[in-house]
Amino acid sequence: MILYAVPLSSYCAKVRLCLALKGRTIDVREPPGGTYRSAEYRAIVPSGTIPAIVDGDFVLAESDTILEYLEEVFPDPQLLPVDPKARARARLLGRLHDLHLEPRVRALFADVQAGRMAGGAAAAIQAKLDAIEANLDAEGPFAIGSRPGLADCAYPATFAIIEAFMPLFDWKPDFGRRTLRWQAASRAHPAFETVIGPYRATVAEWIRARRSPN
Ligand SMILES: N[C@@H](CCC(=O)N[C@@H](CS)C(=O)NCC(=O)O)C(=O)O
Repeated sequence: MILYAVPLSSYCAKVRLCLALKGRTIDVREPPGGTYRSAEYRAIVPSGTIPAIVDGDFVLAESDTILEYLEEVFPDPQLLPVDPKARARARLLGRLHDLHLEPRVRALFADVQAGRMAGGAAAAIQAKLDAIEANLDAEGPFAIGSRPGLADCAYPATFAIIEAFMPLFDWKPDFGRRTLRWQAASRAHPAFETVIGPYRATVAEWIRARRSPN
């Protein structure tokens, strides 16, 4: 199986985290033509989005769909809960990330050069963080219970971006008690750090390059 990925993409980090939790090493490649915008990449992945996996003659894009596929082809360890309500909560947290939090965090990349957040951005992100906090497991420390699962895969990269932007924008988001506990548990998990350690360095380098005068 091949995973097409680029280093700065938080969605690629999400798939890599899932693979790390499953203890799977697959062939990770950068898109041909040097970018996911290339004609060569689009010839393989018609949607032109990254991440994507190729499993034989099967091509699959969209990180959430990829995670569910990995869960089915590599069922051990199981990363979705058994209980239907817990499974639904796991999927809800995935959507709260992809549809609500991440697009607002992604918009901040445009503000890096100026070093100032667009008006209203901090409040809008805070509302998303509060919604996520409200949906985290009461016991924790992970999103849904004591072990990491699919619901935990998207957030560490996005939190790494937020943490990198905090000093830059003099920004102090209010992470709730469950979120702080979750972040600490994720940081302490070896599978997460193998992916997120290098990811933090990539984000820091991107910011440095964008902020440098030349
Ligand atoms: N919904 C997609 C989002 C991934 C995404 O936004 N990837 C960016 C690169 S970081 C991309 O492919 N952009 C090209 C496009 O959206 O056309 C997923 O979950 O995989």
